Amino acid sequence: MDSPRDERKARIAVERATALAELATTHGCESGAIGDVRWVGDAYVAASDAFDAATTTSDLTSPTGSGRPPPPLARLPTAGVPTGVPTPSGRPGANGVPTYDASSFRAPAFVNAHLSPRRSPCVIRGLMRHQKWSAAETFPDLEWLRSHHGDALVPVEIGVASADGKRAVPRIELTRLATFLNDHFADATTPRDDVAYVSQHSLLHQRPELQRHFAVPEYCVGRLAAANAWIGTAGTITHLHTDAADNILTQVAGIKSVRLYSPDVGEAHLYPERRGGNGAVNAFSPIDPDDANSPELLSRYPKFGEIPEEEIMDVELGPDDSLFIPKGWWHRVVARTPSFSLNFWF
Ligand SMILES: O=C(O)CCC(=O)C(=O)O
Repeated sequence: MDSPRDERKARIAVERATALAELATTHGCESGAIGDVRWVGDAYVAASDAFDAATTTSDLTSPTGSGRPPPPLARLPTAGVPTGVPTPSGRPGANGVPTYDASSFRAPAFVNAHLSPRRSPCVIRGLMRHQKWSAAETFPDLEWLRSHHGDALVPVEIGVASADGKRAVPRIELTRLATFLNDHFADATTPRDDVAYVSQHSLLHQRPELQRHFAVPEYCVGRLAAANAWIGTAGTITHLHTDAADNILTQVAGIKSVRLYSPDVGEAHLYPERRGGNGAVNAFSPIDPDDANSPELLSRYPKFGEIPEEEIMDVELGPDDSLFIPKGWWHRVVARTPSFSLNFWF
């Protein structure tokens, strides 16, 4: 950047881009807009133009964004539970979720047992292996991701919102995928305090080349409303909510804990709030199940403490596990390790 005028222009462009990213992220979160899907594309094209205008040549050509050599990146965990991974807190669920192996559990059996006439969740193990997704190799390889798609513009949520919506995600940064990876995944052995999440992002539409690394699961029975990427550090939390579409959530790498409640339990015990722009179809709960033993939480939300144990479902999703989350079912998702998930709304 040559002159103070250029600098000012660049600053304004970045501010505009960040505002657009926030807008896009807010809209992107409105997953219930199925049938009236608002892709984030336009906002991103505008944001990307503004961002490019504000970035120096070296930012654009160097995956570190600074001309420095890129740091080595850790590979995301694709097997077992790495040591030191904290176990979930709060009251454990008592109700197991039926679990199947993808090689012997085909779409008709899935439909008959879990989709129609009544919806219920299930875990399907080995989908990526069974469908021979190359994503199983490429997506956890963050150096591959950086070298092929490092210049993609992504919104990064820094920090965690509160369940009651009173504290929004502290910061949303619009940045290059390479910068996000360099800043948060450079050294897996050094624990970092900051939680960072590229959450529910339309990366697969932004970068259609990525689509050849996976297939839409057969359990979506030929329908697809949206597919998203979720790339984050350990500690990301997606608070209790419902979506208006059926969902296959596939864990490509890393481990996530998912708490599930049925729509009936949600209605009776989770104090549903229809906040946000798409309140007609999405519901959120102000409750963080990790606070289940907090007297303050229980005095404010007494019915939460009255959920029968057998109505609480907990699932640990590891690499190559997929979870069917039926529409209207409540779910809360916590990443126990750095993680890469895809989800398919259908
Ligand atoms: O993985 C997450 O953090 C949230 C996933 C989710 O809420 C979804 O797929 O609907």
